[in-house]
Amino acid sequence: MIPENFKALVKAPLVCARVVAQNRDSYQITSEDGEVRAEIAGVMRYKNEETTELPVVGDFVAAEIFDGFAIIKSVLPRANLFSRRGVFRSHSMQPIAANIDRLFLVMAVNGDFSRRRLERYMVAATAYGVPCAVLLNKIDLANDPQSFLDEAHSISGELPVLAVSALNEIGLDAFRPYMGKEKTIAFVGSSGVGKSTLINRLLNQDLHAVSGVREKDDRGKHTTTRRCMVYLSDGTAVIDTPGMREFGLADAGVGVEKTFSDVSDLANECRFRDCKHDTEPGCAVRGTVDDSRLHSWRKLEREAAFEARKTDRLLAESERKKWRAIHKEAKRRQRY
Ligand SMILES: Nc1nc2c(ncn2[C@@H]2O[C@H](COP(=O)(O)OP(=O)(O)OP(=O)(O)O)[C@@H](O)[C@H]2O)c(=O)[nH]1
Ligand SMILES: [Mg+2]
Ligand SMILES: [Zn+2]
Repeated sequence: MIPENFKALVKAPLVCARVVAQNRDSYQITSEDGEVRAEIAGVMRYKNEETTELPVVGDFVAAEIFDGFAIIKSVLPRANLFSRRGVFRSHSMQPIAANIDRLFLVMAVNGDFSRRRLERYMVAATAYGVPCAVLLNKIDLANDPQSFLDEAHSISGELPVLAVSALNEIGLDAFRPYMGKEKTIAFVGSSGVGKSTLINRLLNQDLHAVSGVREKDDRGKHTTTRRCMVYLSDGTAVIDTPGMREFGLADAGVGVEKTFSDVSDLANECRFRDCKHDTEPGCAVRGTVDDSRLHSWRKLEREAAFEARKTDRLLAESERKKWRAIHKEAKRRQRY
């Protein structure tokens, strides 16, 4: 359950464990000895200013395990971390899950399907080094499933697109390549797209609560309220997440570049290096790349650049504050 390479990083008496759920002030972790409730060591609380340094579902941690209770001492290095910028455009990053082998961006093929949202998720996953795939659920509801597949493929590029019906258990074999011992898969998407239903089907058991969607707009009821991980019988770790209302990007410039590789590749041929493919003369992109795709690119590129500037500014600010405090302290000491 815990890969050898992670175990090797932890020395006794500490134990290597994996975070399977996050509560408000505590965690559930699982190790060879089973699942226990855990809290983070006090020093971690004070040392880590960034929320991304604290444990998150999917993390491997070094923990001290007592009788039915544990203290998390440190988070082991991550393969990746999928996160979003906090709601209301705050600066802080909200980590969602770590160490993911395949992240499924779930869309239902009804009123939920949104090209823009899919592009956003893809940009984020790519920016944070999380391999992803598009998962179209509820194909039993679509009159013309192929049109959704075509649209998804036009966005996903090289990334796989799966079309399934969790309810009718259609197409679930497509998950096989992503499953197995020591594999971790995760599901993200809006509320009501069927993430928990899918996981229940993979588990072959109704473990996660599910509930219906509003008829007028296919929106879900935010049934899942915390991130959690379960293990399938073949050893696959599966992470369920609560439906997301909005998805803020941060430092996602690379994600935009890679997700829109058609634009980035052609942009090398534009006359100006910083061409926005708008009205510039000698543009190689405009007219070749679809207008609506170019529109998406422009918006995301602008947003990523804005967020990157904001991050830089906030970093500079905190750096200035830190040095001001250091100088003040130095002066105080000189005085005495
Ligand atoms: N027709 C149809 N309905 C589905 C399918 N999969 C899920 N549903 C229904 O969609 C509704 C929402 O499913 P959930 O699994 O709770 O959705 P969720 O994505 O986990 O939602 P949150 O936990 O709120 O984020 C339920 O009524 C499911 O029965 C499907 O393939 N086809
Ligand atoms: Mg759910
Ligand atoms: Zn151009």
